[in-house]
Amino acid sequence: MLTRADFPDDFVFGAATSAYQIEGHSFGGAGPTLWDSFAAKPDKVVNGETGAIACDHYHRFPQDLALLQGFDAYRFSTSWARVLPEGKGQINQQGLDFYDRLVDTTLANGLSPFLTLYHWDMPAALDDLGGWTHPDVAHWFGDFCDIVLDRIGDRVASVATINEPWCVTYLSYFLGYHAPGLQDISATAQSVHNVLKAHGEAMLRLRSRGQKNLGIVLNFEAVTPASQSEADHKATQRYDAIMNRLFAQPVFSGTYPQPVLAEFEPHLPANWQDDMTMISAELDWLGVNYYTSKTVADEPALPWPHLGFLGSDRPKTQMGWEIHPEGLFDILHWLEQEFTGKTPLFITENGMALADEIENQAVHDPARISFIQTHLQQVQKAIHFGVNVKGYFYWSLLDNFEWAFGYEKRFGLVHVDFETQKRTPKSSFDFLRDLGSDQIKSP
Ligand code: IFM
Repeated sequence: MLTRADFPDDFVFGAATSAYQIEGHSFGGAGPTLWDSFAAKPDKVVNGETGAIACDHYHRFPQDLALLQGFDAYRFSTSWARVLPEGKGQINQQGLDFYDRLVDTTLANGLSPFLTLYHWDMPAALDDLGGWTHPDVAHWFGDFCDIVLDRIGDRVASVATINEPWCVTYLSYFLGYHAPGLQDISATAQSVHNVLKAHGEAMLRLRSRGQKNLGIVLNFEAVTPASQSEADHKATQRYDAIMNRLFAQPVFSGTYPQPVLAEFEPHLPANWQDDMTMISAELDWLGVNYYTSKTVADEPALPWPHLGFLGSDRPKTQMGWEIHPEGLFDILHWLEQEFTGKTPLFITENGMALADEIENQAVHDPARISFIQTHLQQVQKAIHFGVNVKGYFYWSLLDNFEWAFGYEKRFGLVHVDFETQKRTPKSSFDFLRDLGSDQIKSP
């Protein structure tokens, strides 16, 4: 049984959310985002759902944050379109006022505010101009960062520039599952480079204003070849380059992984190499999001990257993602060896969706408790092996808008009834709060 004493004294336990997934984007003068445009197209989002109301956190944040007493930290994001409804130009003061109150309330509940500046909610007005493919987007993003930090930078404990650039780019511009839903290699290469430039520009601006504890949040998957064949090994290397190295390598080494560069280079902007120094500016920490693993096979008949994915016997979450806690150790160990050294790592997201239901006014979710426990054991093992892991944030505090899956997939520690907005903490919530606050618990 894990206890608080199994982790370093300064280890942080927290829960994470993002703006568009919980706030209720129709409130407070926010402008539309690219997810509003995407959901309006047929068959892009389950039931055409949006973040218009979501968890109504915009009005309910005091109660939501009070729930988190006993945790150490709260990870949240700021919505670009709430602060700048057109993406640039006119500021929505109500939006900044909201984040001001949010940070004060976070602190008042004894929680360190971990800010993520961008978690996928590009203003629709900028998406209409090309979004992450536009050559000026890094500059627009830098301006947004300055505006946010002018208001709340004095009180946040840490700042991440961008959440999961792989999803912002590859999932959205190449695979087309997320907004804006393109399947275009040229747009993908441009978006990858521009997201990295936006990160670099934000780092430059944040450093120059003396902002502390700067990082980025990347998502990783543990990958294994389907067989010993050379073809499957090479396919695994391609997938690893796309999934795990596409952002980690530029950010830590200032280069693109070769299997991706070979395809992307013709589409990158002229003189892209000149940006790599800014992109690889030193970080104070790296956020690691880990959910699942893949078994990879070569599929030469499919277009590049010629990949197939095999099923496994491992149990799966409501998302159909296989549960593989040992993969978290592998990722942490690999990151430390290859890129991060002693740079602090935070698990900024780890969690599972379940079809949770209320019974007798409670939600009993032993599978989620086991998920958290087995992943934390791997974190503890990584620390034991010398990896500098400093914290663990469960994804997510609340059931919320799960992007293209709408509201059906429930990741929360707290159940949300989307008709009544009633919150019901699940048994996993008690488990993690008690673990983090050093009380005796039984799963
Ligand atoms: O809900 C998302 C979150 O926005 C980013 N990381 C993965 C989560 C689960 O899919």
